Amino acid sequence: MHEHDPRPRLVGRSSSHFTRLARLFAGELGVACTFVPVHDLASRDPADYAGNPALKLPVLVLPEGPVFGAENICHALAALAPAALRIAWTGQLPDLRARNAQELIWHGMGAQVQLVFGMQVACLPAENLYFAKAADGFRNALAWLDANLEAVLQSLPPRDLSLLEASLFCLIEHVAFRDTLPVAPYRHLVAFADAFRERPAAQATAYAFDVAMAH
Ligand SMILES: N[C@@H](CCC(=O)N[C@@H](CS)C(=O)NCC(=O)O)C(=O)O
Repeated sequence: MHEHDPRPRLVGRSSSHFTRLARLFAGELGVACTFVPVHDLASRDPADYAGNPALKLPVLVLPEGPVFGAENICHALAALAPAALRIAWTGQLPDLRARNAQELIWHGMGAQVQLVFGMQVACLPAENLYFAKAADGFRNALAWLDANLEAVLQSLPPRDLSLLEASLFCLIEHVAFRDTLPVAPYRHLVAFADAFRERPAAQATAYAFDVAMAH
């Protein structure tokens, strides 16, 4: 089905924040990809994850092979981009505060996966310490990000796009989309997301649940 399509294939889910980060970068960079949804997160067959042995998505499939993981994919997309944008990558974060912010964003994204996969997909009990502690750590991380956001944003180098802002946007919107917890108390995070949402690539990648097509 995809053999004759020259575009890179992005295998993921429209409801996934890691996938959205990759799609956001593709949109900002002007790299056209074919999107291939993964319908069954319970699958334990690497073939359903474009060969990712970790059974994780997103995966970008290039002629030279698959690219595993959102950050890796963003770099691969930047290398394919027709126009060079100024991108602030993790390596360009200027100080400890900004690097800690990125760590807490990745942590929050991982915690979302833990909470959603554990409670909603695997139907495990929410009151288990495993989820209760994850939810505490997640709330604490969001509070830290909210308190430090202004200083972090001011410290970033001149840029068209940064991995930090794009990943933070995907995280905040995902918390609201999945209704994990109320986002309104995190006023700085909400204001940041409201502004970032104006970008066409953000508008074009709004979260949704993929619907399996009958063949
Ligand atoms: N380190 C990976 C993490 C990706 C990840 O956790 N993806 C989620 C979807 S948002 C997933 O594959 N969930 C299925 C599972 O955890 O079994 C990345 O950066 O892309």
